[in-house]
Amino acid sequence: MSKHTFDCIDAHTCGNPVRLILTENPKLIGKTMSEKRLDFLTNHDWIRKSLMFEPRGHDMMSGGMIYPAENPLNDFSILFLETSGCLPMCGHGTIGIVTIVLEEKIIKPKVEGILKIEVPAGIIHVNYKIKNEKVEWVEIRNVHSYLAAQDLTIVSDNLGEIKFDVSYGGNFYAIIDNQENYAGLKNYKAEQLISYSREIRDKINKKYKNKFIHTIDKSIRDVSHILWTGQVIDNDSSSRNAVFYGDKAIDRSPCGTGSSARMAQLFAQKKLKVDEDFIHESYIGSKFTCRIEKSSKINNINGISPVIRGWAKIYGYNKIIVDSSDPFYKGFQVI
Ligand code: PYC
Repeated sequence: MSKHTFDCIDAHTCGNPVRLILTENPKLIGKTMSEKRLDFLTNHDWIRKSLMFEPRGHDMMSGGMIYPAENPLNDFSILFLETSGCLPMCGHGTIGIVTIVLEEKIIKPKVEGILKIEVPAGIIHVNYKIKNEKVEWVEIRNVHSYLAAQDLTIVSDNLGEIKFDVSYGGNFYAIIDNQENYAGLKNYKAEQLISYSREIRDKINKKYKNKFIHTIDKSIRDVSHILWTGQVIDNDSSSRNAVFYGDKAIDRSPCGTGSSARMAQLFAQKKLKVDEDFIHESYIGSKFTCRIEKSSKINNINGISPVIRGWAKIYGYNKIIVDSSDPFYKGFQVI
């Protein structure tokens, strides 16, 4: 029998949860965060399940652990933990974790106002603003993002034939724009999008097996997220989305990697320019202010350097006990 006590700080980024786990971080094997992510998934995944799934978490729960940076020039590194697994990159998670580590003085930046963070998908550069000891905003320069494929199709049991593009923003997204069989976000309830998404994602990954593999890191593969687009709630916004992840989640934030993938798609289709503001609205109407800093190229793949700005709020200190005598110590999910 074993008992573990995890000290956590809970926050939300524009409505989506971020749980930073501060104690009992397992020692991870690997030289990069990508290798460490795989080691965690192979040897320590019970921690994620215990702290993300019910009864200690819930369908949308998301968070991470921080580790020292491998390169001493960087500030720290993040392992993302979610109900969906350990994401290569998570934008709302980064904004939340940066807010927590700065407000709680857990990390002292090497250079005030700037952080360089190692994540499994690469190295991200962060700026932030603090006023009266509170972080007002966090801005991420995300990893190289690119449109991977367009005009693909799948036949959904619920909606019929659906056309979509696949774009990478730290995770691979299938982006579904308004079309004959999908009338846009405002016409669907979250529970409908969730059940459609699960089926569509399965079918995409069967039909397009081995098509979506990251050019540098082969452990990043397959469509993990579905981004549904729709009309904005606030006329000052540029676009609205509902991002499906895991098995039952719709992101309450506008989704950092989703916004990066969306901007890469729009840029490739000449619908968004470098430096143009892109205000992305979430399903609940919260917003990220985004833009393309510049076009970029990696391994001959044209894409963009996306910038995402958002905010987060801490709402609690949480000491969570996981005792192996509890039949649900590894958590559960009701689908
Ligand atoms: O903000 O990148 C993001 C994200 C991914 C899944 C949920 N949020």
